[in-house]
Amino acid sequence: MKFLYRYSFFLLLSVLFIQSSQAQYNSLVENIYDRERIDLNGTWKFLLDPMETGIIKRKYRRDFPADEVAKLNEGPLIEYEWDSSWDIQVPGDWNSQYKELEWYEGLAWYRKKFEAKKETGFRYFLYFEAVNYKSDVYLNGEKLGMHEGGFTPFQFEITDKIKSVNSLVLSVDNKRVTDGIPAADFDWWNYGGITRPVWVIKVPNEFIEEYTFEYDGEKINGSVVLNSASTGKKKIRIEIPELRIKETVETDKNGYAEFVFSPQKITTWSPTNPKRYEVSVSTSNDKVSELIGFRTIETKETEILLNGESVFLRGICLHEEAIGKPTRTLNWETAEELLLSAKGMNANFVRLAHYPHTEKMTRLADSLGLMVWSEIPVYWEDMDYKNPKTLALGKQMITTNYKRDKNRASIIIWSIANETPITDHRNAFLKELITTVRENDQTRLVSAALKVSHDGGVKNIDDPLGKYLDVLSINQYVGWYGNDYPDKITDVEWESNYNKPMLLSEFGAGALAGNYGDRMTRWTEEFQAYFIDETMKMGTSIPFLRGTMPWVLKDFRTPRRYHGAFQNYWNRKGFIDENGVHKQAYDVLKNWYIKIEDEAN
Ligand code: GCB
Repeated sequence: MKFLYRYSFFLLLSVLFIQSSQAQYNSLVENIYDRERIDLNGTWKFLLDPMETGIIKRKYRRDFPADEVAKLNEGPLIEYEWDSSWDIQVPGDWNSQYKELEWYEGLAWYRKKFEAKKETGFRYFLYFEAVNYKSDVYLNGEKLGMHEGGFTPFQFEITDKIKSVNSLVLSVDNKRVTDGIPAADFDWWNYGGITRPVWVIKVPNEFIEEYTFEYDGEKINGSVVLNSASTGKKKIRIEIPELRIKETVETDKNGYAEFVFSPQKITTWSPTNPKRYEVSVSTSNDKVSELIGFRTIETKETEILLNGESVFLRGICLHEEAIGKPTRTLNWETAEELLLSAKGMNANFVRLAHYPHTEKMTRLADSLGLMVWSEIPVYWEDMDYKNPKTLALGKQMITTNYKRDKNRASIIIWSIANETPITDHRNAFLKELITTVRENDQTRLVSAALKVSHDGGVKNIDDPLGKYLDVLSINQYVGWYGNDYPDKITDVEWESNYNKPMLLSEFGAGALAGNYGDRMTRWTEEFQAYFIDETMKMGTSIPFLRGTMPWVLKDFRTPRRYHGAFQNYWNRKGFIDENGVHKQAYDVLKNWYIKIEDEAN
């Protein structure tokens, strides 16, 4: 954290190199849910623009997105109008709102008019929790900047631009791009639009911009950043009443302070007791509070230690897609429904695949007692690993994800990639991402989902990246892809070049809920249940295995699953179907997880 703060200027420069008008990713208002906010969610106006008329420079161009500007410069606009355009709900992907947009990938425009009472003594930030994938943002006809990346928040300060009546316009483009993260090939639905909430956040002129609380097993170590127009030492009050901590710290002249507290007795956060403490940070005119848990996570040879004790991660992977009508946009209830399905299997861990999920998810994981793997969508072969722009984007994503969620006790693993090819460019790319994660955070583990071949035999974990990771995570589909059936799974043997813990970060087989048959027939529930059982059995013979997280909690939509009878553009490896109905595999895994927990006690 300290490192990040000290070097934020250089980070900023490297981002300015990508695009001078990029969103201010480098700063994010901390803990937005405890801030005064103008709610910009609800009904917006929506224009589809497959011809990209709004951005193509033509002689008679009508620059319609920044309509106030266009009207001033070019006279009236005839062949478009906002007021009669379609309505769209924000937050919400467009795919689930209009049948004709279910498969749409391209450009669209959004507009929201809103009123604000601007008060002196305050600053205003326009905050997007996520927009997929690329966006240009205009307020009152003036461009604020652009943002790339569909799963992380971004903000613009609008203190000088906000008026009593405002017109907010943005382009949203979810075309798949080869230099993006993810690149063009991925196995989930490319939901487009303003998929998470939008707010104007109001803070005092001098405000608490950021704070970090970390626990090392004895002490609480932390830092706080005050954002202020004036330099000079300032006082900040930090309180954790239940731990009898009430301290005042003094910042340096740039508004930065560090602190160390040694509470007498602390109840650590864990899945069995997800204890959190009320923490508040305040100055004479600003205050933010939230619940924060304290725990340690580390590895020792092939063990993972939570609060100093060996733990087995009884996990499940999940996508951010609601049970019921498929949509990327989750509210508190639909997010909780997914996590409760995981808990129903006696899981203590979730892999939030393959991108940062909504902040609701990690906050709920904190309160429900689920450990979390949080990852960025560096995914598969076709990423542009040579491209410095893509690398800068990856660093930005990982840093923003850290900044948003750094005070979540539930997160124990940052993952930097999924199933990437072993090449020199990829190695260099991922090594840089690992460095970025470790500069941000020395209190969590770093991993990446690596791959092995789909056929049986002896699997050797020898990916050179293993040297730099804390935990080796392997996706393996012996018995589904490749030539083998589930009866061969337990023949597989494992070796590792590294004395580190291993996770089975994916394994799974497709089954259509309600399709019954014998256990050697693909797409039946019996086949899937047998596959899961055999893979779990295989796991018992791997001495360095410290967790399993099969693929995947719920059937999910994806355009690359073509089997007409069983898939119809759904990945059917879910333990529950799209409506939450349990397949047989759900209870098979649950029984394993009950047994593993019992044996550990
Ligand atoms: C994988 C990927 C995951 C896919 C899954 C599958 O290895 O990591 O994104 O959805 O396999 O179903 O093939």
